[in-house]
Amino acid sequence: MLIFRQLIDPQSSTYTYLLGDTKTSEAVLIDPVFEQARRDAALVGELGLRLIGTLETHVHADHVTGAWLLKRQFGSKISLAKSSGAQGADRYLVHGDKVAFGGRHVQVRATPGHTDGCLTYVLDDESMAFTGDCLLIRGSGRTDFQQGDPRVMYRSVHTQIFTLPEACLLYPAHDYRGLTVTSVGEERRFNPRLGGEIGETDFAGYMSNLHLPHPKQIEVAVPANLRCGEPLTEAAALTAQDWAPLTYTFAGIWELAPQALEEVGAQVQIVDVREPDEFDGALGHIRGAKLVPLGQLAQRASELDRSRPIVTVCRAGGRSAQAVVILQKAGFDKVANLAGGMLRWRANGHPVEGGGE
Ligand SMILES: N[C@@H](CCC(=O)N[C@@H](CS)C(=O)NCC(=O)O)C(=O)O
Ligand SMILES: [Fe+2]
Repeated sequence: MLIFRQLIDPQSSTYTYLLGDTKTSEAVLIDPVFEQARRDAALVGELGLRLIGTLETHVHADHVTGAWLLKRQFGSKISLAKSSGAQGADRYLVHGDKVAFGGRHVQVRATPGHTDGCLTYVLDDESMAFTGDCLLIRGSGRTDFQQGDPRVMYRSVHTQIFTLPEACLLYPAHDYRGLTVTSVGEERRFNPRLGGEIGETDFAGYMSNLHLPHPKQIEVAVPANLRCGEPLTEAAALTAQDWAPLTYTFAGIWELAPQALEEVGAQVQIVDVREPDEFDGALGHIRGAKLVPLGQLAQRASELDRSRPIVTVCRAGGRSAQAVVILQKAGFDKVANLAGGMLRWRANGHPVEGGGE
């Protein structure tokens, strides 16, 4: 039997797909996200599966792949298109290849247009296909960066995706409106850019007038994904910390969510690195937080308790990320940043001392 799960990274609206074969327990992940690698690893384990591979639909521009992190943990083999130009993969795929997991497999179809190395993975029985950023639900990937080309994309969709059975379910790499799945029949009829009688020139005209801002992470994501997600930070920094449910960001910072901080409570020291007027200002501060402005942190690190983990806090989570780096340099190893700072803490309804409503 096939195990299938669709997972989302809310930050980048990226879908990750888990495919497993119950007979052999072998599984693959399509498009894992760096920050979600621990979540994905936990799910694979809980479902009794063994991760044997990760597959990229393309070199992403908006998030960093979790492929390298997962390989480090599970020894999973990294696969992506030969034409992607990426280094560090175990297998470089070309059109017509098959990638097996247990008794099942996906077939590789080259669907360039968003990037040169875009692949669509079609499940062995053609009941589902993973289209990456080629065909999106009632949309398409953009064609205005990397090696984007609308005419190439149009041909990819029409020759490689619309030729699949009408009932074949299509799972994209992203959706920005909350849609999760579509089908070949639906997109042939209702895709406003590529469906019906729309021709290649119509599509090219549509795509050259989108005028979208570039993805926020593009400068970090593309070079990192060309290394299959291997970070440039030291491996030691990646050693898991177990005192709270932390996330390791590609920027090299351990973070925890407001809810997690509330749960660990008094076992940790909260260090607020804002300025005194902010600490006593409108956003208030977290009960028990110690005020040490960022500029004084290195000199005053000796005031902190070395036996308890530290959580750093600021307004939005930027300065406190730098505080994590400063404290690590000062020899503190259990230290993490409060993700989103006081803004997210308050937005999520956690209690504050002082401050206005
Ligand atoms: N606002 C997003 C933009 C993401 C983006 O541009 N995504 C690409 C895929 S890598 C795309 O094709 N988007 C289609 C669209 O936005 O219509 C970000 O900053 O990450
Ligand atoms: Fe993309």
